Amino acid sequence: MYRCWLRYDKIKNKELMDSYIRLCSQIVTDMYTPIVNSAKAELTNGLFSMLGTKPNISKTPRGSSFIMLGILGKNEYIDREILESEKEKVCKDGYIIKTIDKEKERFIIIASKTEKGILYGAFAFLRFMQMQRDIDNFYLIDNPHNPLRIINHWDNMDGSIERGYAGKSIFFEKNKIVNNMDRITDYARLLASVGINGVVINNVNVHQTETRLITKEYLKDVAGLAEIFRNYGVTLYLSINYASPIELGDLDTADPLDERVKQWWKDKAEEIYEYIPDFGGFLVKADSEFRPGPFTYGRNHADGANMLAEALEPFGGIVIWRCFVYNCLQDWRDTKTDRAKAAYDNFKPLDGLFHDNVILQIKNGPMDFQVREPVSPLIGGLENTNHVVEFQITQEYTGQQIHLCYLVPMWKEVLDFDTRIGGKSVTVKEILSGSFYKNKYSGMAAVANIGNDANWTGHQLAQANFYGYGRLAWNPDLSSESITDEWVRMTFSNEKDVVDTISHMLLVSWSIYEKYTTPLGIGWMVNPGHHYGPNVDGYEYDKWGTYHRADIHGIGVDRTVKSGTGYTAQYSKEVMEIYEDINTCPEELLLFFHRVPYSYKLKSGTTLIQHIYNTHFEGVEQVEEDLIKKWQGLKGKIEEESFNHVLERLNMQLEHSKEWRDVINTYFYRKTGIKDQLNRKIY
Ligand code: GCW
Repeated sequence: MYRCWLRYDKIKNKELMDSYIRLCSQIVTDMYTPIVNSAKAELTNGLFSMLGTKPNISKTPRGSSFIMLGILGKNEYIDREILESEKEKVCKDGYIIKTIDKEKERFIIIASKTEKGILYGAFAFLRFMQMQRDIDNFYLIDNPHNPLRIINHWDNMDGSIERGYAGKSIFFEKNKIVNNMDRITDYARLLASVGINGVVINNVNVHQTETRLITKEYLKDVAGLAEIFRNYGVTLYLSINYASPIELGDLDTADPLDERVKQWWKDKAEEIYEYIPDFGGFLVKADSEFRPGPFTYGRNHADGANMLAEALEPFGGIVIWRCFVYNCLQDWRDTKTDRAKAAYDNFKPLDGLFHDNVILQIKNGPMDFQVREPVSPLIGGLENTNHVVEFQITQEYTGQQIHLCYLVPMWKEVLDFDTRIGGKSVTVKEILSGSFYKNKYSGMAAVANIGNDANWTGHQLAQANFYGYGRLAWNPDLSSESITDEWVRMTFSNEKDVVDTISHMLLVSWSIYEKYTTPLGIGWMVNPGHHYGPNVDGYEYDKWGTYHRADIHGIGVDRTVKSGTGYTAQYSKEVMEIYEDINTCPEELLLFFHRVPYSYKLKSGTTLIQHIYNTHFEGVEQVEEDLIKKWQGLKGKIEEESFNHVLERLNMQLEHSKEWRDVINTYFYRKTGIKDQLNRKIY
């Protein structure tokens, strides 16, 4: 389980083995840089593990078959075989893999314009071998669609992880950076294998100790981590405390327009870059959930972000500024204030005012990582500001890695969403890739789901979310099915039965989770604080702006312009019209946008209340039928340790899904007095 999808199991098929051995007994390259060395090491280990023989490594070919690694335009061998037209198709950090079949020589070229591209090509090649693909006639050109492909960690230096469900931090322990770098090297390998190129190692909530990460006390050790990541093409970033000049310096202000504050950050940047010459920059959570920020000084987010950007600019660093800004002291009686509107209201007026090394980071939905939300209207709504999406791989509201909830299909829906900006078809993925607005910086970020558990992610199948995020960040056009197929083959086996079963389980799991928790886009019915398990009114009379407003007549939040909070106006005209009208609003988001009586008939003909009952019963049944029973069929076909581990989690899921079903159904039965038409047990 530790090796995740980099298992490199011994190839069992004799014919395949022969063909692989024929081509893979030698690695040829004249490059000895750290990143290329990582590629060589991965190929060596992977091939040894799959084929049982270690490839030789040499500068020039010795023999008639080999794998050649090199930079396009700088390697005679490669340049002879790769056409100009092919070279043109390889973008920065992309790669070409091509089998060359000549009379006297047969070899495989893995080439790129950059070293990183060679590393990605090596991982891709190993992936195809793990999937038992033919390499005798291999041909692939593949490029990253998103320039930034970042992972955020919410790790604290005491070793805890905010919203972490897979053990403790792999970076920090007892307020220090860990000594053992092996695990971190393996983590860097996993990141590079899916093309992740940036990592933020500490929590966006930067507490006292973490504030000091940017001081001499820690920078040497941070530089040690940066080096490991650098060897795998991953740039290191830090989350910073906006009030650092006060907490670390001797200033009594963090006012972004104060010259002393500006100078403090400039000096700080210089100091950081002395230790880490390729430091990525800062991730900032400011004026959000009680974190300090420019508001204290009557300044806005652009003032705050730009001040930091100026400090980093001479060194090529960037500021990633989060848009998770809302009133977290709302009075629940106030039905006019709508948290969903907050990010847009805060940032849209500042569009165009940010320096070009500032990037705004926007959660995929307007609320907070619920099981279903509409796409944030700020994505694409910002016409003149670099922005990236923030996904959450860690399953805060989606079952905390006890429940199986494969998020790739959800992210796909977000990426494929058509914003209709300017009345034309413009998908979120086109905006994020930077191709639509021609942004200087663009891409994707996501909050990690890994920790120091032996299997990294708590639930072994949650590794698929980590994998899937990386693959989508590389190429958002990949289908959920193909990503799933790759992951299952590499992680478990190429056996059809195993691939089909686990793929099915993963692909239905999000829908199942949604059914027995909070369908129709209502969200939030969780226990406050830790966010696990059902509590319908847990947040209803609280200050966080997260209300379902259920009464005896109906449920849902009217967010229309016509009669509600006016949130829909933040979308393009066409999208707004769709959401505004209850008849065209996608049903899975019905209660997000509309307040609906329980007797309301859905398109299926069932009433809202009956739909609530039905989905909750169905969800639990599906945990039994589509998850547990299917998994049980794999006994003997996968490793026993994995089999038992996942089964144990699924059984927990079953128990907890019943709790969800009964709490929710009972709540609505008691609220409405309307019976289930099928007379199932409601308490
Ligand atoms: O939803 C909230 C989480 C917090 C998190 C915050 C954020 C890191 O419950 O734990 O803080 O979002 O994204 O900043």
